Amino acid sequence: MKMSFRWFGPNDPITLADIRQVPKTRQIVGMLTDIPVGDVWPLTEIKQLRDQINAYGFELKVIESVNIHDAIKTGAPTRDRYIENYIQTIRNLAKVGVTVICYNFMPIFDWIRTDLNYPLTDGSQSMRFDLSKLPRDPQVLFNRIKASDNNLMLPGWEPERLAQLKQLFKSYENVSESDLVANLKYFLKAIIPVCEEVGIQMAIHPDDPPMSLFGLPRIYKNLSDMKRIAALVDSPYNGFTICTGSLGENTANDVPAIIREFVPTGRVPFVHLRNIKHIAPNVFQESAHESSEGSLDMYAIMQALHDSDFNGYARSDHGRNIWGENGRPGYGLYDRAMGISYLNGLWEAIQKKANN
Ligand code: CS2
Ligand code: MN
Repeated sequence: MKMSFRWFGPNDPITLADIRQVPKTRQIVGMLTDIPVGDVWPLTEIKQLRDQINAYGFELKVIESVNIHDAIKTGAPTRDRYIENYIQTIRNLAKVGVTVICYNFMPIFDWIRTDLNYPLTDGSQSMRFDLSKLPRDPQVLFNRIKASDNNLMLPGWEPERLAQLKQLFKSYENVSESDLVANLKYFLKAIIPVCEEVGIQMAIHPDDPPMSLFGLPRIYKNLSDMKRIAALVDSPYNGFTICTGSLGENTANDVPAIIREFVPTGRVPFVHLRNIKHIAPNVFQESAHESSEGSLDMYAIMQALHDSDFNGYARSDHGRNIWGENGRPGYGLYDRAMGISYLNGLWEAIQKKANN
């Protein structure tokens, strides 16, 4: 398991110098933040990013995310142009040694919470989802999120794109779940041969939360969805991100079992390790990583990864905002770093026990 840390580039309040002090973390999960969705990521900018990261002794092997234009997800006539751009981005990323691209196929919203800064009883703040607090009008949610995101661009919530929410929703009006699957297949059929050629594994991220909201279709919610996606293009390059938090938000998902089934197929180059706490049906909040603080058994999850010989990239996922840090929701330094130390501790114990 290669531990990594997500970094949002030079505008991230967290610096590479900070991250270098997190033990046993030698990988940066990076992205270019200033490229509009659908445009080609220019090689010069990717090289710059790689050089910045290398200068601090980190590797850049994983990109999260290269987001997918809605024309591809809706199957609009313009999609081929955006797929061509995506292929060029894949080629450019391969040139600097990237081997994994995390992406998602969620319509319009990348992830949804009803609170970004929910106060926990210990004085920290975390993200929370409460279905009963979800406004009927998605515009109201978007405005609420914008008002509380600390002016940091949240991943997947590009303001220029979401400014046209009404039109975006209209473009999904006739897109059913099976249409969305067919559009993913069309996309994968076009890009996977290139991925095979240049050695980049695609790793789709689960829908978060794993349920349909605002009537939008959702296609990566559970194990059977994973099987359906794996079969669309039968190649190890058509891979998955297993996000324990996103999948674990549905109590019916047995996350260690999903790991045990899928990691051995070689289709999982990347995992997001995060705990969540179920408060009531359709209400959950993001807790500290420790098993005791949430509803997921992180020890069982790490054991499942170990037993499946997981050798890919991992990162701690969303953390709380603690110790007065006013960070990007989910992406402060302190709680994610503590999460890494805890996960590294579990891993060391599991490894040593296995080697005894
Ligand atoms: C991330 C997602 O912060 C998060 O919720 O897990 O934004 C993730 O980066 C994308 O869904 C992957 O495309
Ligand atoms: Mn995740």
